Amino acid sequence: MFDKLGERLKNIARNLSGKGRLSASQVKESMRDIRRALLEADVNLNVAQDFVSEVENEAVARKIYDSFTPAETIIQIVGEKLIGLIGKAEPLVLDKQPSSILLVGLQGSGKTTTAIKLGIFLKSKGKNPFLIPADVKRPAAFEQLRDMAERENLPYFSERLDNEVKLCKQALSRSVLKRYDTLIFDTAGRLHIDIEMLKQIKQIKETVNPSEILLVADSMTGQDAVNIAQEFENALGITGIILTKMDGDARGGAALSMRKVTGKPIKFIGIGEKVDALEVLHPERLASRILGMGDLKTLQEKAEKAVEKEEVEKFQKKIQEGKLDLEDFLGQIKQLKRIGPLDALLDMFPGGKGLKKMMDEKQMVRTEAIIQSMTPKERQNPSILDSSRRKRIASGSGTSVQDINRLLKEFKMAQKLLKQMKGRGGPAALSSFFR
Ligand SMILES: Nc1nc2c(ncn2[C@@H]2O[C@H](COP(=O)(O)OP(=O)(O)OP(=O)(O)O)[C@@H](O)[C@H]2O)c(=O)[nH]1
Ligand SMILES: [Mg+2]
Repeated sequence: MFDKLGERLKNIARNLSGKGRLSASQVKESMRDIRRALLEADVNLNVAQDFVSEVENEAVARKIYDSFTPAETIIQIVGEKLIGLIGKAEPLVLDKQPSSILLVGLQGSGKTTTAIKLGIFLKSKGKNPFLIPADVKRPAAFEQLRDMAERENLPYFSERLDNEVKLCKQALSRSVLKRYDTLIFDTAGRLHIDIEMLKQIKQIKETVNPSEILLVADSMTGQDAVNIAQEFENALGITGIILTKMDGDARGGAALSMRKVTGKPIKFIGIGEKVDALEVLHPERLASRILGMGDLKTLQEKAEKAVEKEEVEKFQKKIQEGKLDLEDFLGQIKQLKRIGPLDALLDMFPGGKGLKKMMDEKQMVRTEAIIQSMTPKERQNPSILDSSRRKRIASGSGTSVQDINRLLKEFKMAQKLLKQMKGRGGPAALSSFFR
């Protein structure tokens, strides 16, 4: 997904780069190109228009005409606006005892699959979910949910009733008895939105008083997706969206328009047919996927928020003076670990994989042991670590000389990486991806 859009946006940046200062008409032209790229990706017309004018305003506000790196600035703004468009990741609201989640959506959008995926997700978070097949009309609906739930060892409501309201009521009382804390209702889908379907779901809504009504929307739907979402929103008042089939080769416009048009957050994305293919939405990750690069700027902003300001300054000074030593390094890895969902963050910058490995819990313990076995002098100046010192440290820390060599190599790489992040800043660093 997003391959084409990403390609187009990169081309726009490539055309601009190396141009030095931009004329008003060059900026206008690139805005037109961005707009066209979005429309071709099936982004909703109004959304695309607003997007471009926001980018343009921001470009002017940031004095793009005087800038020496206008292409980088524009792409940076596009990246930020994309993140804004996708919207913040908002967690599930589970505020009742038990809490109910209603999954609604058109036929084949992925409700049943998502019900199972959600069940697995919630279980992994320590919840005790209960699946309810609330589609009593389609003959095979019950069997599909049952088979998948049994395979995944998830409890489900197995009684067969021909009235969904009755069924939901009984499922509710069963859940109290069995102490299930999160109920997932898989409702019936139709090819098109029709009054009968909405009436049914409304009745279920009144019966179970759900904490969440999540629209399960197929991201392959194209331009029509936002209209469908709007109709569900108007009729039911949805609380969030799950976009399925994000692994497909659709153009991705639905994913980019949904939040803006409905005002409702995208909470999860489905990225495959397998039951573990559900991800919490990461707006930054998605945006960098579209632009096809590691977004150093976001990384930096996030990092700076999490780490105490004073420490950041101290650290920056050391980097600038080229005085980063192993002691700081250990502290820094520990702080990086605190920042948040590191996987997503580290994927955002080139060379992040190496650091990710180092932040593995076991690896950290080893790293700490090695560094603690060094003398202060060695920590400040690792270049004095000859083979006899390395041997001593290895036996002192219960590791091997290879472990120490690896640590020093990774330390060097991290030093380089951190220097790049600081020295070249966001825009300049981004520019290297377009050459
Ligand atoms: N590639 C991919 N396929 C998916 C994803 N989610 C669901 N599917 C597939 O989409 C098809 C329809 O999924 P279902 O879960 O049966 O859809 P539904 O909304 O319950 O359909 P009805 O009950 O008929 O309304 C199945 O073949 C799923 O395997 C996804 O994230 N990626
Ligand atoms: Mg189904």
